[in-house]
Amino acid sequence: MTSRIVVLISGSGTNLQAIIDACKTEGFPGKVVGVISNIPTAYGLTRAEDANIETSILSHKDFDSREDYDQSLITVIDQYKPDVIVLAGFMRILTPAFVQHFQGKLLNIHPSLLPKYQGLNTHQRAIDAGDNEHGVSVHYVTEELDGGPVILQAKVPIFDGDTAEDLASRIHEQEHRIYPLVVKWCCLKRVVMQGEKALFDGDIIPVSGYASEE
Ligand code: NHR
Ligand code: GAR
Repeated sequence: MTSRIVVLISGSGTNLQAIIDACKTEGFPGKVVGVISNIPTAYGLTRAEDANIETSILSHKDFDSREDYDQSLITVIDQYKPDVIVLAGFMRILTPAFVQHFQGKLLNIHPSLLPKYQGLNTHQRAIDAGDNEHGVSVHYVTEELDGGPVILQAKVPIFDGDTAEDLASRIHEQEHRIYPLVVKWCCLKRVVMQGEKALFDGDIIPVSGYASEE
């Protein structure tokens, strides 16, 4: 059975593109059935249209409260009957009611080696801290911002003189490798969330993600 994937974006959508491309490969166990953006001008919407995927724009500016916005988002997403919901550069914090409604189906990619640098502006914070490595984490979304169980991480080096832009592009390359892989595992139900843990083939995934050395 092919899993139904809905992708939420706010921006350029290069991760969306990586997932769309992966879905085109022979035997991939999922397909993107809808793309939703809170930003009307997000370039990712054009990527979706080019791939003949249905798009919706739901601007948070048209709502008085986060609760109202998320209720509408739930209604739009439910119409797609998704198995997996992918946040790919989606920049709005989601309410507990939203997260509970889709518990265990929501994935996010966050540009840091979680639990380090939750929140925004992660590349500059890693540089300012004098770190010599940085990275990216795919995790389940829970009520705790960037606090849900990690599934997979990729590391990149930080070199002397790196700017936040240098790091962002180094990280993007890794994002485009690991996100489609995790989406595939979730479509196949090889990765599932049980309680507050992520499991891979029935085994608990360590804090730093699958195949970590912990
Ligand atoms: N929602 C929940 N409940 N849990 C998570 O783990 C979430 C989430 C929503 C988004 C992505 C996240 C990231 O990877 C994400 C994870 C936006 C903000 C933020 O502060 C923080 C973290 C993330 C995404 N957003 C501002 C807000 O007021 C708006 C910022 C803007 O519009 O530029 O929502 O980093
Ligand atoms: C990605 O680098 C992702 O890790 C980051 O936004 C970028 C989206 O790129 N996510 C966040 O910062 C979430 N707060 P894309 O639109 O090209 O996929």
